[in-house]
Amino acid sequence: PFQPLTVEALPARLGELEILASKLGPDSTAWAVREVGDGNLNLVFIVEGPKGAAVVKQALPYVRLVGESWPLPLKRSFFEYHALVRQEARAGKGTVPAIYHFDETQALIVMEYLSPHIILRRALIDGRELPSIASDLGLFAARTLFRGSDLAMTARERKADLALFAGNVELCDITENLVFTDPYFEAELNRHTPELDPLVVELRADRDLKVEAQRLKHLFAANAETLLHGDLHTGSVMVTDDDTRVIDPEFAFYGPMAFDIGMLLANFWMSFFSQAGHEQEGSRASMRAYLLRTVSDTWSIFRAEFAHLWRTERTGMLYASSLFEKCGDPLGAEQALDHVLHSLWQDLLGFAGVEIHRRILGLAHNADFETIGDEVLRARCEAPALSFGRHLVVNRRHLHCAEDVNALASLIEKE
Ligand code: SR1
Ligand code: MG
Repeated sequence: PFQPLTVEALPARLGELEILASKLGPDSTAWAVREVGDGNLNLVFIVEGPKGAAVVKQALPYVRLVGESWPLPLKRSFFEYHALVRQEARAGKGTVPAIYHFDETQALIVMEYLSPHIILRRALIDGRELPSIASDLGLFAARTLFRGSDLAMTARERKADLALFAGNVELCDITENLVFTDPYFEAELNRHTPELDPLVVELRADRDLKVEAQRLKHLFAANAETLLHGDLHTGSVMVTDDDTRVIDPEFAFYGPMAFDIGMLLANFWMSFFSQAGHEQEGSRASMRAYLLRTVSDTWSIFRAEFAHLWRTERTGMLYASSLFEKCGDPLGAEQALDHVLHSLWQDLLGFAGVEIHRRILGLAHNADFETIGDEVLRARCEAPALSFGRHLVVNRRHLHCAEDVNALASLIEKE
């Protein structure tokens, strides 16, 4: 039966695992273990031995952030494991941590210890400008989203995979409620910085906003387009200056492509709005410019790679080349690509808007804002982010390019 690991029990319980013995050294009594999980859901141990180190991630049967009153199935670990396998196959080795071992009963994954990597969100709070994240994450998103869809997979293979991930119901339910619904009414577990009260009342009375948020939820729930990471925020990325790894795909399931990329850009924009709260040690002007550049570069790299895959790997049942290139109409394929990218762009803006709202008004907040101790200053960062999010959700069909949206973010931030 399932038993949660402890720092003390881990060496004895996992000492027999050949792969761990080969990575760390065979004498498990010489292993040093620390629990470092600071996420909302799981236990995470770093295990170091004479030969090297590894990470052991174990799901708990409840939401760690809330406690045992909110049960959550262990099978999320199964979905995380299978998503990591697919992401590595689609985006390439070295884009996610290497997996050493998976134990379904114990809901644990043993994987590569990434060092000296740190969580991207932490790096951005510290004002570090990582040179390759736009490229690494734009490529990761384009390759995983394209190659996991009916654009690339055979219909049979994709439908089988869709059925496999359809069981991730409880984690989808978290997103469906926490992202699309709870921020827009006084849900029990919501919280926000008190100085935001008047704006929060306004947003919760905003009919257009609520209708659009529900339309986005409809899209999220009903458009099983590709295998999503499902929680692609800056806390799900580990970085050094020249290496980027995407972690934690336990929310993986088949949904709309725009969700992953929208969530990612939302987190860059939130980092942008939070910079004023981290200015004690000097100006963050260059960091602000870097973050907006990261948004436009991520989107343009995503678009270019998606277009490249469209032209070279479109082997699935959608937009078959037999209708276009193979009968002398390559422009038809280009026209269809423009349509696909255009709706992806509009949808991602909407998803970005609701992600910003839920991180400020809902249960699960962001360290970007939460580490701003002075509540008045924090609210001064959060309020423009909320207005920006509202604009994205309601006006997403009238926003034409990343540069325009960034210009809007700058304008709202200065108000
Ligand atoms: C109850 S879980 C709250 C949030 O943590 C995860 O990282 C997801 O973002 C989820 O929405
Ligand atoms: Mg996570």
